Amino acid sequence: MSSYPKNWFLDAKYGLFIHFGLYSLLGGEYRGKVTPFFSEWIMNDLNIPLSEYEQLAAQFDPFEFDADKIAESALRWGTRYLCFTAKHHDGFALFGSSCSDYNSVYRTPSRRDYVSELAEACRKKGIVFCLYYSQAQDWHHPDGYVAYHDNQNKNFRRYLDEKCLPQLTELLSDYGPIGMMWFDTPMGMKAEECEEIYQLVKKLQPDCLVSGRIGNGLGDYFCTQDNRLPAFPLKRKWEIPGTLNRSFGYKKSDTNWDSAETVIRKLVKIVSRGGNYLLNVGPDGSGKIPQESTKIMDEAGEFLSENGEAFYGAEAVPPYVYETPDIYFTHKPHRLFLTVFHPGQFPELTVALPNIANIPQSAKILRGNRPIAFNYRKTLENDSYWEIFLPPDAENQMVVVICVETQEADVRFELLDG
Ligand code: H79
Repeated sequence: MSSYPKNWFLDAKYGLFIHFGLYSLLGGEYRGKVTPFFSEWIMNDLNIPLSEYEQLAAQFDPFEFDADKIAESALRWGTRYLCFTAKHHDGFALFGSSCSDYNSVYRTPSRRDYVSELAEACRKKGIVFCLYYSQAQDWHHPDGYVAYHDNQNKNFRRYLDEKCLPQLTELLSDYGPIGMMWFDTPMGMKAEECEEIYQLVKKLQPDCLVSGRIGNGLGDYFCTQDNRLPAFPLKRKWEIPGTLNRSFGYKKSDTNWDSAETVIRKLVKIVSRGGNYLLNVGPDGSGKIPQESTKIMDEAGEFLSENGEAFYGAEAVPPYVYETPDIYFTHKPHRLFLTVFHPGQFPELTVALPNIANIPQSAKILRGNRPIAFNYRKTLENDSYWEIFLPPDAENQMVVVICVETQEADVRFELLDG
């Protein structure tokens, strides 16, 4: 099976998460009640009986769900991988599974296999295709875990054998190369059970990455808490799953949107700390991605189309202690990129950075490849610093990215200690 480039995860930096399922139909509301947290948790949080929730399948016919359009958007937004909820905690599969008929092909009027549609669309567009699979929680199978409920009398082994392992086998056998399997909320799973899932993935697709949330410290990279940016450098590859508002699944009342500027800021911080940003959109019950999401993602995508060089394939930067809150660094060998927000705030449009020992050789604004003036100085105390002079038209811009070529391959932030 042809696969993805070995380093795709580290190079990609930015992925598109898609939460889509029966909950998308409800948009976070059921019988006049708004669910307090994530819309994909509505069955659990509003105590909707399974017999009622299951009936949503009969209404599931998302005529606006267009995999090619989604893949096209993913590219326009600058995301390089796409992770789709094959099965969330509610247990409903978005693919034609033969081990449980609780799935979109058997139980819905659409009779569609959304995993297959997206796999094909991503393949055509060169996007790495990944799948979310809730390995421990399953609110449909009688022996799947249910968070915050008593799971003691469950025969979890039976759930693994009847549903989890067979469905994973289907997903990793029938849908082409999968870039990663994104597991979540292992809860009380034993190390041997997590190991068994890990080994199954590797047996079927040796290059498929396994997310950090497989449980028990297994997994090929570290996954932070949802929306939680680590404050210290990490040794391992890592990824942060994030949302544009609060909920992952579509939620009508959730209008707490990040601005494009916030998204760009988060992306820059994540990349400068060596991580990946897996950013979510939640299509509504008709399969349409909310307009607000599209607008924000478009704007961030436009920024990336002009400044992507500073992000894709970039490496972590050591902490810069006296960093101003509006300047972030990203790095590639011999190149230090500075993302400067609201450059108009800096007097005389001059960015002064103390304690960078690298010797700059050239500087340019990435957008339009325009050379700019710079100085490398030592203070009378022998402490080095940079000055970078921005062009007058930077005055009113929201953000500019500067690329400074340096003599040395690595970054040398050095403090005066004499
Ligand atoms: O798929 C998304 C979330 O549904 C999932 N992870 C991301 C990627 C996730 N599953 N569990 N959690 C996140 C932890 C959150 C638990 C809570 Fe709750 C859900 C806290 C608030 C809502 C349920 C309701 C438990 C307490 C209240």
